Amino acid sequence: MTNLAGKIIRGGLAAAFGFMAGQFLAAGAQAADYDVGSIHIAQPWARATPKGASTGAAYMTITNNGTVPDRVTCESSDAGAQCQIHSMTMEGGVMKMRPVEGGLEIKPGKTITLKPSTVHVMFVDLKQPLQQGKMVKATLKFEKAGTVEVEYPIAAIGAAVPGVPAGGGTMMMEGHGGMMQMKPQH
Ligand SMILES: [Cu+2]
Repeated sequence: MTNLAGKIIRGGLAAAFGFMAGQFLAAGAQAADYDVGSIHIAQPWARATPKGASTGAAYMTITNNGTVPDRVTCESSDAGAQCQIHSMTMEGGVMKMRPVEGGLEIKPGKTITLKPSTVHVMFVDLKQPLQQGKMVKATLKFEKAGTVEVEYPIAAIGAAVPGVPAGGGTMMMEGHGGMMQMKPQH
Protein backbone atom coordinates (compact mmCIF):
# COMPACT_ATOMS: atom_id res chain seq x y z
CA MET A 1 0.00 0.00 0.00
CA THR A 2 2.72 2.42 1.03
CA ASN A 3 4.90 1.42 -1.89
CA LEU A 4 2.05 1.85 -4.33
CA ALA A 5 1.28 5.33 -2.99
CA GLY A 6 4.94 6.20 -3.33
CA LYS A 7 4.97 5.09 -6.94
CA ILE A 8 1.89 7.10 -7.77
CA ILE A 9 3.35 10.21 -6.19
CA ARG A 10 6.65 9.79 -8.01
CA GLY A 11 4.83 9.22 -11.28
CA GLY A 12 2.86 12.40 -10.75
CA LEU A 13 5.99 14.38 -10.05
CA ALA A 14 7.67 13.02 -13.16
CA ALA A 15 4.67 14.00 -15.25
CA ALA A 16 4.62 17.47 -13.70
CA PHE A 17 8.29 17.88 -14.37
CA GLY A 18 7.85 16.85 -17.99
CA PHE A 19 5.12 19.43 -18.33
CA MET A 20 7.27 22.14 -16.79
CA ALA A 21 10.21 21.24 -19.00
CA GLY A 22 7.88 21.60 -21.97
CA GLN A 23 6.81 25.02 -20.76
CA PHE A 24 10.40 26.00 -20.42
CA LEU A 25 11.20 25.06 -24.01
CA ALA A 26 8.05 26.72 -25.25
CA ALA A 27 9.12 29.97 -23.60
CA GLY A 28 12.09 30.04 -25.96
CA ALA A 29 14.77 30.34 -23.29
CA GLN A 30 18.01 28.73 -24.27
CA ALA A 31 19.59 27.07 -21.31
CA ALA A 32 22.78 25.22 -22.11
CA ASP A 33 24.53 22.58 -20.05
CA TYR A 34 28.14 23.09 -19.04
CA ASP A 35 31.02 20.75 -18.29
CA VAL A 36 34.18 21.75 -16.52
CA GLY A 37 36.54 19.04 -15.29
CA SER A 38 34.38 16.45 -13.51
CA ILE A 39 31.58 18.94 -12.93
CA HIS A 40 28.37 19.01 -14.95
CA ILE A 41 26.01 21.98 -14.74
CA ALA A 42 22.45 21.56 -16.03
CA GLN A 43 19.46 23.86 -16.50
CA PRO A 44 20.80 27.17 -15.29
CA TRP A 45 18.13 29.84 -14.85
CA ALA A 46 17.59 33.11 -13.04
CA ARG A 47 14.51 34.95 -11.82
CA ALA A 48 13.42 38.31 -13.11
CA THR A 49 13.46 41.05 -10.48
CA PRO A 50 11.03 43.89 -9.82
CA LYS A 51 12.16 47.43 -10.50
CA GLY A 52 14.34 48.78 -7.73
CA ALA A 53 15.41 45.37 -6.39
CA SER A 54 19.00 45.36 -5.19
CA THR A 55 19.51 41.62 -5.39
CA GLY A 56 18.67 38.83 -7.82
CA ALA A 57 19.02 35.06 -7.75
CA ALA A 58 20.05 32.30 -10.13
CA TYR A 59 19.70 28.54 -9.95
CA MET A 60 21.04 25.37 -11.57
CA THR A 61 21.83 21.71 -11.00
CA ILE A 62 25.44 20.79 -10.31
CA THR A 63 26.74 17.21 -10.50
CA ASN A 64 30.17 16.06 -9.40
CA ASN A 65 31.14 13.10 -11.60
CA GLY A 66 34.61 12.96 -10.09
CA THR A 67 36.07 10.97 -7.21
CA VAL A 68 36.88 13.86 -4.86
CA PRO A 69 34.71 16.58 -3.31
CA ASP A 70 34.76 19.98 -5.00
CA ARG A 71 33.69 23.41 -3.82
CA VAL A 72 32.16 26.17 -5.87
CA THR A 73 32.07 29.91 -5.36
CA CYS A 74 30.80 32.66 -7.63
CA GLU A 75 33.60 34.91 -8.78
CA SER A 76 31.74 37.56 -10.69
CA SER A 77 28.64 38.35 -12.70
CA ASP A 78 27.63 40.93 -15.25
CA ALA A 79 24.43 41.47 -13.24
CA GLY A 80 25.74 42.98 -10.06
CA ALA A 81 28.72 44.27 -8.16
CA GLN A 82 29.05 41.01 -6.25
CA CYS A 83 28.17 37.40 -6.83
CA GLN A 84 27.78 35.02 -3.89
CA ILE A 85 26.39 31.59 -3.14
CA HIS A 86 23.77 31.69 -0.39
CA SER A 87 21.98 29.08 1.63
CA MET A 88 18.61 29.65 3.27
CA THR A 89 17.30 28.27 6.52
CA MET A 90 14.16 28.79 8.54
CA GLU A 91 15.07 30.15 11.96
CA GLY A 92 12.39 31.06 14.46
CA GLY A 93 9.81 31.40 11.70
CA VAL A 94 11.98 33.73 9.64
CA MET A 95 13.70 32.73 6.44
CA LYS A 96 17.32 33.74 6.61
CA MET A 97 20.01 33.55 4.04
CA ARG A 98 23.74 33.85 4.31
CA PRO A 99 26.78 33.23 2.16
CA VAL A 100 28.05 29.65 2.15
CA GLU A 101 31.41 29.81 3.92
CA GLY A 102 34.33 28.48 1.90
CA GLY A 103 32.19 27.57 -1.08
CA LEU A 104 29.37 25.11 -1.67
CA GLU A 105 30.60 21.54 -1.41
CA ILE A 106 29.56 18.95 -3.97
CA LYS A 107 30.56 15.47 -2.91
CA PRO A 108 31.75 12.96 -5.51
CA GLY A 109 28.85 11.25 -7.27
CA LYS A 110 26.36 13.76 -5.86
CA THR A 111 24.04 16.28 -7.46
CA ILE A 112 22.98 19.52 -5.82
CA THR A 113 20.02 21.49 -7.12
CA LEU A 114 20.02 25.21 -6.47
CA LYS A 115 16.41 26.34 -6.45
CA PRO A 116 14.19 28.99 -4.88
CA SER A 117 13.99 28.91 -1.07
CA THR A 118 17.14 26.80 -0.78
CA VAL A 119 20.62 27.36 -2.12
CA HIS A 120 21.04 30.03 -4.77
CA VAL A 121 23.53 32.21 -6.57
CA MET A 122 22.93 35.75 -5.39
CA PHE A 123 23.74 38.82 -7.39
CA VAL A 124 24.25 41.69 -4.98
CA ASP A 125 23.94 45.38 -5.89
CA LEU A 126 22.21 44.79 -9.20
CA LYS A 127 23.23 47.16 -11.96
CA GLN A 128 19.76 46.90 -13.47
CA PRO A 129 16.67 44.70 -12.99
CA LEU A 130 16.92 41.16 -14.37
CA GLN A 131 14.53 41.10 -17.30
CA GLN A 132 12.53 38.06 -18.26
CA GLY A 133 13.69 36.57 -21.57
CA LYS A 134 17.21 37.92 -21.26
CA MET A 135 20.37 36.24 -20.03
CA VAL A 136 22.63 36.93 -17.12
CA LYS A 137 26.20 35.65 -16.90
CA ALA A 138 28.17 34.46 -13.91
CA THR A 139 31.65 33.06 -13.57
CA LEU A 140 31.75 30.10 -11.21
CA LYS A 141 34.98 28.88 -9.72
CA PHE A 142 35.37 25.25 -8.68
CA GLU A 143 38.31 24.55 -6.40
CA LYS A 144 39.29 21.42 -8.33
CA ALA A 145 37.49 21.58 -11.66
CA GLY A 146 38.34 25.19 -12.50
CA THR A 147 36.40 28.16 -13.74
CA VAL A 148 33.36 28.25 -16.01
CA GLU A 149 31.17 31.07 -17.28
CA VAL A 150 27.49 30.16 -17.15
CA GLU A 151 24.63 31.94 -18.90
CA TYR A 152 21.34 31.94 -17.01
CA PRO A 153 18.15 32.55 -19.01
CA ILE A 154 15.85 34.79 -16.98
CA ALA A 155 12.40 33.43 -16.10
CA ALA A 156 9.41 35.37 -14.77
CA ILE A 157 9.37 37.24 -11.47
CA GLY A 158 8.53 34.75 -8.74
CA ALA A 159 8.92 31.73 -11.03
CA ALA A 160 9.25 28.55 -8.98
CA VAL A 161 10.84 26.64 -11.82
CA PRO A 162 12.07 27.83 -15.22
CA GLY A 163 9.31 29.04 -17.50
CA VAL A 164 6.49 28.72 -14.98
CA PRO A 165 4.91 31.98 -13.80
CA ALA A 166 4.43 32.91 -10.16
CA GLY A 167 1.82 30.89 -8.32
CA GLY A 168 3.24 27.58 -9.51
CA GLY A 169 2.62 25.99 -6.14
CA THR A 170 5.85 26.13 -4.18
CA MET A 171 6.75 28.67 -1.57
CA MET A 172 7.53 32.10 -2.96
CA MET A 173 9.96 34.59 -1.60
CA GLU A 174 8.73 37.74 -3.24
CA GLY A 175 11.31 40.41 -3.74
CA HIS A 176 14.03 38.13 -2.48
CA GLY A 177 15.45 40.24 0.26
CA GLY A 178 12.49 42.31 1.27
CA MET A 179 10.98 39.67 3.51
CA MET A 180 14.21 38.08 4.59
CA GLN A 181 16.88 39.03 6.99
CA MET A 182 20.42 38.90 5.78
CA LYS A 183 23.32 38.54 8.13
CA PRO A 184 26.04 41.16 7.73
CA GLN A 185 28.84 39.64 5.69
CA HIS A 186 31.85 41.77 6.35
CU1 LIG B 1 20.58 35.23 -1.25
